[in-house]
Amino acid sequence: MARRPLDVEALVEQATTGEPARRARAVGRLISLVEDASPALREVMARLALRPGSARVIGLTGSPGVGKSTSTSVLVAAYRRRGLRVGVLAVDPSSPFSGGALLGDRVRMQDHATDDGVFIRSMATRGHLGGLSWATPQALRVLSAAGCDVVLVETVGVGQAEVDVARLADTTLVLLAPGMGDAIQAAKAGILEVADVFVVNKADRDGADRVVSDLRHMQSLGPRSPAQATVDGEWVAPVVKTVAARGEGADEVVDRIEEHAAWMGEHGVLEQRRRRRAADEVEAIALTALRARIGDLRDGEALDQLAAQVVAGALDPYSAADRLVEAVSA
Ligand SMILES: Nc1nc2c(ncn2[C@@H]2O[C@H](COP(=O)(O)OP(=O)(O)O)[C@@H](O)[C@H]2O)c(=O)[nH]1
Ligand SMILES: [Mg+2]
Repeated sequence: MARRPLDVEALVEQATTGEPARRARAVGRLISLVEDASPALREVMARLALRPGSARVIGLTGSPGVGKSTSTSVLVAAYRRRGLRVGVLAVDPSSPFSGGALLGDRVRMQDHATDDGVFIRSMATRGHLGGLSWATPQALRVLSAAGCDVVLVETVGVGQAEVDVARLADTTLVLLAPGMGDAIQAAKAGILEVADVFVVNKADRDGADRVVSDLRHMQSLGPRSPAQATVDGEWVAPVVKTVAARGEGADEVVDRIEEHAAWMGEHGVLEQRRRRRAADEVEAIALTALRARIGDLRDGEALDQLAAQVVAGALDPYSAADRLVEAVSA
């Protein structure tokens, strides 16, 4: 069955000014275009650039099971109590096994399913080269243009993506819990440095205070030690204990996020982070375009002829590569 031709202008119009149900559907369709790396994205992004919105982006990172999804849900409630519109983006960068996890998250998010002020979307960027770097900012742009004041980004899965999500956020929450993702593991994984706020979740369990004191101890050893940072006017990530399963501590987390936002504003850090995010995105799009063109060259004669010259000893491989780069960037 032939699909209706895509009317990007109408879709963007609906996503930004439509009545709530249509707006939510349009947002969903736009994010699907991002997920599919659709050729229509060029026009979508050109139109969205005229309506940037003003969403702040909060990243949640931490080991699986630490309570990211539960915390996301209670943070949504906390922001809604403050009258803000909230987007949730659950990003699945790679894992083919996370369908169940996303499903579980959807169930957890059902409290918010009928709330007009909440947009919830999951997105798989699997299979896209550099997908996290370009697809996530684009999905964020959709949610911002749709009127979200705050977007919470949770990654599903483990590893580098957990750290990478921090590069996408204005404020990054690093979640820890007793017995899992403790402070030492966090230090090893390189996520201590990316934290703007530490959340020690599952504070109803034994060992939470230990996690807090371990964190404070490690902070005192690090380059941004609290004493030194006070002198320099730098930000020291505060540590908040929560019991996400009972909604406890969410308001305090939001307060700390607000303080971090104010600090970033005063020190020009917000602008700096947003430029870095845009730079990552532009670079990822450019690399994708260059790879596609090199692929074209492979299909054509150019690369083959260069390879023949390298084999014949007429050209060294570096000079051949230079010519290839010249050809693709012409
Ligand atoms: N005891 C306790 N369990 C929690 C708390 N927060 C979340 N959980 C449970 O921990 C499990 C994993 O939570 P989830 O939010 O899916 O973690 P995620 O993998 O980081 O997204 C679930 O069974 C939650 O119900 C908490 O504060 N205390
Ligand atoms: Mg989760």
